[in-house]
Amino acid sequence: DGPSVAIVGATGAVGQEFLRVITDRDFPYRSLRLLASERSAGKRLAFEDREYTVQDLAAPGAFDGVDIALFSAGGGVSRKFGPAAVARGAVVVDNSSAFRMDPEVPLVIPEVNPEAMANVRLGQGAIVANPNCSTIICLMAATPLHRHAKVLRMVVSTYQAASGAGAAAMEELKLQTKEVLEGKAPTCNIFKQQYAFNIFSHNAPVLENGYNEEEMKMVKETRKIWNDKDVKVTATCIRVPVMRAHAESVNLQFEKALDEDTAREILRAAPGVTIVDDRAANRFPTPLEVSDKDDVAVGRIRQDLSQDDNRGLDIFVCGDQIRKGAALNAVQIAEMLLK
Ligand code: A2P
Ligand code: 11C
Repeated sequence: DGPSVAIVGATGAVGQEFLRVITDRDFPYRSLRLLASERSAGKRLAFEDREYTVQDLAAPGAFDGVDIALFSAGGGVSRKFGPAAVARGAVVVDNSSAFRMDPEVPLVIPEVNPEAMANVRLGQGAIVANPNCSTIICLMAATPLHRHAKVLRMVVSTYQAASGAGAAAMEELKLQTKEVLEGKAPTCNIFKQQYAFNIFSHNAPVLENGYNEEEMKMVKETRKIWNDKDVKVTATCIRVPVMRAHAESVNLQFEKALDEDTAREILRAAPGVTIVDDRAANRFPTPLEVSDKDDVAVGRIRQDLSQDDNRGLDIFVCGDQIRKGAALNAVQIAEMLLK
């Protein structure tokens, strides 16, 4: 029993994680269809004691009978095929940026703004957007504090993993690391510069205002998710040679005082958040420790010395980009449809 599910981009990093999350959470499904490009069509993939043949997304009937379609094959694919799936009655949970800022499309982190899903029903075609991974990971920690003391301004600096650029970027990081250690020139197919043993500004296109697209996603998506057009957000997004979890330094300025002990209590009670904040042992969140985990880890919880009257906090957040940043969040949205 359960819905008929299609996974679009099933051969990719997030697509493969959808499958693991479905198993881990015992997500009920009546049938499963694995879709990717014609390059992968015909490939056999084993999943939960069955073998599936990957089908070409562009083949006729790809979405016939599908109740829920989890999309993670890039914005172009979502724009081209999302509406076709909706027209056949499917609810599309889209991991790309294609529809996020569309006022008709809910942009949802289930722990943060489940109310945005109020009008979405299984059987009535619709698109629900999964936020950008950096936004999800940041807001998992910032929202409980925002609810308590209202964030007026947020300054984010990210340290983003290879996985955000897909499976091929993860492979390139491995290959480059080996090449550089062997004294060879690094292969630069995905990024235009050396990635191993280096960091660089996020590869998203740089806009006229000097911000890159990834940074502007954090600005715009936060406003939409919090339903607060006035919140001030600025971000600097950086790619670091880490495999699959993003780290973010987040500085918060509140409307009213919030002391660090209260902040710690609030975060301790927050769903999907784990505190790692041991000053004595200098133990704080790391990307490696949150890899393959569901929870976002928060630490370095401290009063911002530069702000008066306890109106500022600094925190450091790590979250698995492929999991809570993408696949887990999307499957949680799908679970909400079953309730
Ligand atoms: P394929 O493996 O057939 O290229 P990642 O983000 O890890 O790079 O994965 C991208 C996913 O999106 C893969 O499953 C990939 O399928 C799929 N994809 C990319 N372009 C297309 C396309 N034009 N049509 C269908 N699927 C696509
Ligand atoms: C990254 N967040 O980590 C990006 C990639 O809007 O879904 C995903 C872009 C998006 O590089």
